[in-house]
Amino acid sequence: MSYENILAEKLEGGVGLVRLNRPKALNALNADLMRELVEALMLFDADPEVGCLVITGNEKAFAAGADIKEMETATTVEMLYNDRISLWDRIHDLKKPVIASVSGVALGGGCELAMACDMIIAADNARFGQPEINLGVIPGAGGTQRLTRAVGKALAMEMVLNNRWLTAEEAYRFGLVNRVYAPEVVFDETLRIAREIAARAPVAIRIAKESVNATYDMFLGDGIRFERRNFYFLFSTEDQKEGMNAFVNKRDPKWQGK
Ligand code: DAK
Repeated sequence: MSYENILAEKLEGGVGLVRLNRPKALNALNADLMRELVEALMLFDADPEVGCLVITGNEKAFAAGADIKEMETATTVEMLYNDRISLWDRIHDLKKPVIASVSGVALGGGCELAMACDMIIAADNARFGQPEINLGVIPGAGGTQRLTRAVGKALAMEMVLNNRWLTAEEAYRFGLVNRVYAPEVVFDETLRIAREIAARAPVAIRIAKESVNATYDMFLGDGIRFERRNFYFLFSTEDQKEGMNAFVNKRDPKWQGK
């Protein structure tokens, strides 16, 4: 499949890679890019050879946000009726783990895209911000919600109200990103982690992602019950029998995804 705004590639070790590819516009997320991104991610999500998805940009920009030039003259009704929101929802609904490998700026919708992923691996030159207030708007793809849950109210308010950007190190300290690496190695380190995850028991990985994400939607008691049912459910899989038998017999497990 060839695209105009992204590069998509299936890599060894079960990784589906999408590289945002509008470098002249700092990977600003226009409607075509978003459509292509979602299409590529959904194809990888449905591909049995792929176990983990990676989204990245280039050294200068993960993404500088939604395309301001495209939105400048939009009306409320146009924003309401175009399919941008459903596209973002499809990213949230992916079943396989998604890792954002972030170098350079992740601003506005770019920061929200990274936060919609399950893990963020950052280069030490990465910068995270929600500058929408400078445009007379607010974050529109989860920025007020996911950011606040990740870094807490005090910092989220400063970022959303006063355009404070976080360095990679700060983002790590406040729990927004998983790891920070030098720019030369960040992509390889992301792939290493993605391949490790892709090699794990597929059904359990899928259920684990769903269970952790349920924290966003459920009260604690409901979440605990949801987790417990999922835990019992995994005892109906061959992978559970294999994993526990492999441990007992001191050998490596062979996952079937069944
Ligand atoms: N949109 C369009 N073009 C952009 C852009 C953007 N967000 N960011 C950068 N560019 C373009 C610039 O216009 C410039 O293009 P030319 O002038 O060369 O044609 C080129 O990229 C290089 O940018 P600069 O010349 O500005 O580069 P600098 O290194 O000087 O500055 C910068 C880099 C990242 C500080 C600066 O470009 C900047 O401030 N960019 C805007 C950042 C921003 O405000 N981002 C938030 C956008 S609003 C929604 C979902 C999501 C969203 C909304 C709704 N729904 C589901 C409904 C999200 C909204 C947003 O993200």
